[in-house]
Amino acid sequence: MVHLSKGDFVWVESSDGVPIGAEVKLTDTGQLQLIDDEGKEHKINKKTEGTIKPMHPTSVKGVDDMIRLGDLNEAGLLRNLLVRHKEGHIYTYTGSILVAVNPYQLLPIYTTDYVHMYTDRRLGELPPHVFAIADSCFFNMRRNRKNQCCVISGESGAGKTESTKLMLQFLAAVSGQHSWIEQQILEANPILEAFGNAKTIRNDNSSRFGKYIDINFTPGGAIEGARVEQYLLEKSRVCRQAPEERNYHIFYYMLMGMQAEQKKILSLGSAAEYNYLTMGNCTSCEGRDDVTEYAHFRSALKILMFTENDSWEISKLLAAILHLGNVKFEGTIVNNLEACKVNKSSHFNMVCQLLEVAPKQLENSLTQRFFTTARDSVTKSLTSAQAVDGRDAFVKAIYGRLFIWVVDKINAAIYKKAEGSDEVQQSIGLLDIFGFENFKKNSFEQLCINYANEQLQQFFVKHVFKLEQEEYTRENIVWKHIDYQDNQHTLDVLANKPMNMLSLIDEESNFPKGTDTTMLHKMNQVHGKGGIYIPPKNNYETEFGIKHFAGEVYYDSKGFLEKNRDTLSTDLIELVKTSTNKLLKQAFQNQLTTGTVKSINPRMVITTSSSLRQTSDAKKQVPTLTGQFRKSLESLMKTLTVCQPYFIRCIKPNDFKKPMLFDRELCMRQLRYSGMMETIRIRKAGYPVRYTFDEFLGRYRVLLKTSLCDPKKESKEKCCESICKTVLAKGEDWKTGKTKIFLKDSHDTMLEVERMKELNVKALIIQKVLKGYK
Ligand code: AD9
Ligand code: MG
Repeated sequence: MVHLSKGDFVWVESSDGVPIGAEVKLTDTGQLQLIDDEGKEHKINKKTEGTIKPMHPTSVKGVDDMIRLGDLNEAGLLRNLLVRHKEGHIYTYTGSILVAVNPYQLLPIYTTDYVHMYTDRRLGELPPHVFAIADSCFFNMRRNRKNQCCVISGESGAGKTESTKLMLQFLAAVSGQHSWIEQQILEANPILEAFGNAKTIRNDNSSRFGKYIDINFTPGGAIEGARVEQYLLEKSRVCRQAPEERNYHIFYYMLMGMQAEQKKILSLGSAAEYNYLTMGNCTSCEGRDDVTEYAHFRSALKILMFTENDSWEISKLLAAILHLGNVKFEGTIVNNLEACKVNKSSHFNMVCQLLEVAPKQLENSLTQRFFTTARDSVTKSLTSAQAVDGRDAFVKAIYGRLFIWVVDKINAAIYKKAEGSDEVQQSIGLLDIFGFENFKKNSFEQLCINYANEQLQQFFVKHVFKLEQEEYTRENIVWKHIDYQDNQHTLDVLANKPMNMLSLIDEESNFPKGTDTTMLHKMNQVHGKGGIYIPPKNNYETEFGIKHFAGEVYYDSKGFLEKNRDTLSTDLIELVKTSTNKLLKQAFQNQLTTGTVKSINPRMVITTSSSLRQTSDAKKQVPTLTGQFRKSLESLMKTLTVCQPYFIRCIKPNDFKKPMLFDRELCMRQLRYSGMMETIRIRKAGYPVRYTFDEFLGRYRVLLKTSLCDPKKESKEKCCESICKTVLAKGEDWKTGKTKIFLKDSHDTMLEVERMKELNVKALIIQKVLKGYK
């Protein structure tokens, strides 16, 4: 039984299973009462007395770095974030890992003053901040001569993209040039977001593609250039949106912001008039001003060297897409077979005009399929439903390729290869991908997104838990193993084992007779009993589940193969060839030359409908979407592996996009699946900073007191130890391994601060000596 008095803080039981903090108060009548963090009263009686636990002082006010928490349990961790969130402190460290809780409001902590404040300060010297992580990346890149990366993770709406922008803002500022290239890198974002972000129910500015921005620096630390890598844009959104969701921002920007005369030339009206913009029954987004955004987008285009003409050509393609969406087909019967024809309309005419193709040819390629069999060539009429599918596939291809063209063009402006110089460029990479998603209805896109998140989680697990503990064993550091949730098994089932899920999807996609149902059967057969894959309840259900690290997600298998095949009929490709629209041709051509092309080669004829799928060159397999995505993710993982990584864990505090609202259960779930509890344990017990004796001496020799340890007589190991003994306070926990010295994040900071002081003193002495000579 805890003795309670006014003003005490304690832990009490809560309905969600995780104890909640409570303060002891006095009622008007002088009785003791317990009011918890959410304002609820808890009774103090015989039944509850035993469950009340004292609170460690560190949990009362909260701490900057969670490894300093006295109550090292879920309740302590959760309350720490809650208390800080309430006070507007959205950032908290776990060693050098930053936890960022989305504030859902503009905080005055990103000004130039803050940039200056955080510049060239060691981690932990100032309150936690995303700028401190950026500064640390910058510092370590130069100190260790090693490329850095920052992996920013969290679920949809947690704040990854905003954090990435803030990191960029900081790096652009400290690189110190205030030059054109920095501005260009910053202004690439509004363009990328216009084309690749959209309002979803989770996030008003949801990234529907992944991106890795690699920023290159000169040896002097000035930004030299950057390169954007993009991953798997969600193309289906261009044709279809879920309720309350929008198409990509760019369409609304254009319709709201474009000058009337230009709109007239493109025959554009308002968003409500277009099928492609109204599926989600939502054409505006509260808090987003499409007119202003359009102006910003246009000025960004200029900064990134898009000409007026480029910009106009882009508008033409976007307008063509909107008009195509309004083209209707009418079913007919030809030779006793179902067929269809285009309902001629002003929309159809505009499409022809904007894509610069002949009306007859457009109509034919939309309503018929021409293909060759072993013996002869055949023209098959499409039903109106097939024609709609074909039209949508065309639109997705145009938009997808336009997006890649835009990214290439941005890279052409900002990517500067170090020419003629032997100096190795140093870089900092920022990874901002689409966050984990679990909607009411999930499809192929969510599977790809969640697979990418599994990969990133594994990268984190590997770096923070596996490699670190392996190194302790190798270096003979006495160590009590810390258990952690490893998602390797899920990844194996998804993508590594023989007959893994993604390869089964691919196999069925490449199999002419494969359907979503045959795919599902195979998955049931191979993975039905493995415990990761959850088969449908019965033969009629099309939904299967996967136990992801972040929770179970159910996917509707309908449409999987078609989305994965991601192909376009040769008829439409031939149509593009006849077009005189330069941008259209370039966008398609681009892919042809970069080798990521599918189905453009007429010998690899693939139609959008599985029943019509034909390949005349059976040996050549067309890369599928998952195939390409896996490849690019693997290459990303390789890049990340050779960098020194930083991690930012973004947390979404509530589902309502509201400030000052902290949903305990929602946050607890995110903290659990991201492995935060174990992360704190390992960071508290472990030594995340490690130097070989040589590296250590190379940097901190200035701190060696030769009176205590003579480097001429003593081993390197002894010299390192001597430095640690003098600089780090008694009782500090650092270790000497076989070849390395093992330190805590805070030790690294202390050593750097002392080193700077020492160097400054030396510089001052030299200055004085030099003055004396004058
Ligand atoms: V998704 O996986 O792309 O759907 P993100 O990228 O994790 O997601 P995003 O960065 O877009 O989320 O943040 C969502 C919204 O939260 C932003 O549009 C802002 O309104 C809000 N946000 C996030 N971080 C901050 C911040 N540091 N300050 C203020 C923020 N608002
Ligand atoms: Mg985002």
